[in-house]
Amino acid sequence: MPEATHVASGKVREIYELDESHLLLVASDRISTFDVVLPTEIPDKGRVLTGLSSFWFARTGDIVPNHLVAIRADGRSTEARRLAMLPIECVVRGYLAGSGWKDYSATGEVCGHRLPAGLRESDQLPAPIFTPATKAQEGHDENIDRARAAELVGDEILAAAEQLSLALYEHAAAYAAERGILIADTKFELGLDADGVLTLGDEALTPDSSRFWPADEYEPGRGQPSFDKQYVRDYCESLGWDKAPPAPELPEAVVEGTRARYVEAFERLTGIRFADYLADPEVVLR
Ligand code: Q0Z
Repeated sequence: MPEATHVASGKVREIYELDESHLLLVASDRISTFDVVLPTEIPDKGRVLTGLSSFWFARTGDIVPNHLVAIRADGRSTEARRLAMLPIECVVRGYLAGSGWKDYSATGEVCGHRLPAGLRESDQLPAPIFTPATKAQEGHDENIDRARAAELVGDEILAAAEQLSLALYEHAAAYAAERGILIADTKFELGLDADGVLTLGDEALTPDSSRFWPADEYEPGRGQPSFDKQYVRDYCESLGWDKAPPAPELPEAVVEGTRARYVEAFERLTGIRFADYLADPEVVLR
């Protein structure tokens, strides 16, 4: 891509610079599980995530402005305004899972939020909580309390980031639940635009930035199946893989089953046929 300079790689995405104030985000078809990128791609996964994220950006502009400028015709690349990203991840949890469940089990608290006694793994919380984390370059993000987050971004920005993150989560979780998908938790990346306005960046409310659970299989007291990655996890577990790289190749049936789950998530949440997105990605913005 001669018109753009590569600036950063994520596990499954790339960022290029288009000009001094615009970036191109490209979502690949790579998939990771147990924190390792697999050698096998899931066809169209990057398009599904780009379409979903863009769908949410278009529908949450009245809650918070966002970086999205355009979706390219390939369906996997978006042009975005460059932001000065906050050095924290804005995590919202509506259910007790992952590190939230771990921390609660050990201390009765998650990131300084004292929770009622007796909650089970995967229980819905009395109300969603904002649990910021620091961005790790390598390895896992680290949960931090409010005081540490305020040291990193200042009190005023932290309060605004918390309020916007909770409002985004509440909107999306209610909408998704009506369509059979529970959003257990999610991570937002906020930044300041050229005018200093707090703005939503990165990807938002995708299965890669959130835990999506199938509502019809929800059963607290155990870990929940992942809406999108469960076939991949089950297959990897069935091999007895030790979760150290390199990861195993996926058989065709696992690839196809997983692709179908991504497409199902897209169609349920957007109400748009995925084929219509492929024909014209900007359908998700209308
Ligand atoms: C997002 C990331 C990815 C690797 C930087 N609008 C923006 N302005 C400034 N920075 C970013 C954004 Cl989205 C930004 N990331 C996360 C995304 C590959 C890392 F696609 N890093």
